Amino acid sequence: MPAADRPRTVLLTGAAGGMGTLMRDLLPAHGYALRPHDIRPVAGAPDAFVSDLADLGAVREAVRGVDAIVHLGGISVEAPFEEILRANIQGAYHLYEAARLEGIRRVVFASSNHAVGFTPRPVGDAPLIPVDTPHRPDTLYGLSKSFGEDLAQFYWDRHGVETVSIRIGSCIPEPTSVRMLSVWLSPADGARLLHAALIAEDVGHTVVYGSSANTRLWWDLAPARALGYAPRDDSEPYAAKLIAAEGELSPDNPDHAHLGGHFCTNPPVWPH
Ligand code: 15L
Repeated sequence: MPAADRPRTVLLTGAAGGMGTLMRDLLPAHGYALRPHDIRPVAGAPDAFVSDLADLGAVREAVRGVDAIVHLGGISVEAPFEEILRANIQGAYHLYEAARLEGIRRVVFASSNHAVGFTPRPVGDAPLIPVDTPHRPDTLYGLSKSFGEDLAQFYWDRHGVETVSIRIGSCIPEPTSVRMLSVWLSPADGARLLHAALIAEDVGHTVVYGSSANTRLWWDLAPARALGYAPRDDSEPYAAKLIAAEGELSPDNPDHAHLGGHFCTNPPVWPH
């Protein structure tokens, strides 16, 4: 995208959350003026928009005048259906309605690997998991991310709002489990990927996986690279310590059978 057309003012929902906090630090260096949004006050951002995604009027106010939206907001682990419905399903719908009504043309949607969490993890020489693998949500949370991807497709087909849906792995400063060696997205690569998703041209609705260039990668990063994403990090330096503590992934451990890991067996619940 020509520099003059690139988005500059970006609404960042979920700005008080784990990834939101990391991205508030890292995205401005890519040229963005962020407008933070969350349901809770955002530490260090007294000017943040604080409102509930269940309130369409407030979401419209939050999106008004921005060039693009990065939607990290909502519940990020398992929760009762009523809570997922309000924060993630109705919340995402309101976000897209607000974008349509306010003329915002680009959304980057934080989908999750848990939209396809029951996909068996590749073992040995098995091919990487492609982005067009069928949805196999591992939780109500994952189901809400499958819905979000369909919502994004609908708003592109029906209303011309473009989206990059990123099936994010684990975006935290360091991997903390052997599974995360495969699905880790370093915060710096997370910011690189969001930036690529914000400035790539003609994305329509594009689904990509979001992880670093991990040696033990499970999924195909080619669609993300096609947007211009060039990951620089790899979890491998953390491998020896994590494997010494936990052992290698085992075919006998049900927590190791699928992409979603323990979300398939014993998901963490909200609030956590
Ligand atoms: C997610 O989608 C969650 O939001 C995050 O809390 C992590 O648990 C991550 O997936 C993961 O798969 O590790």
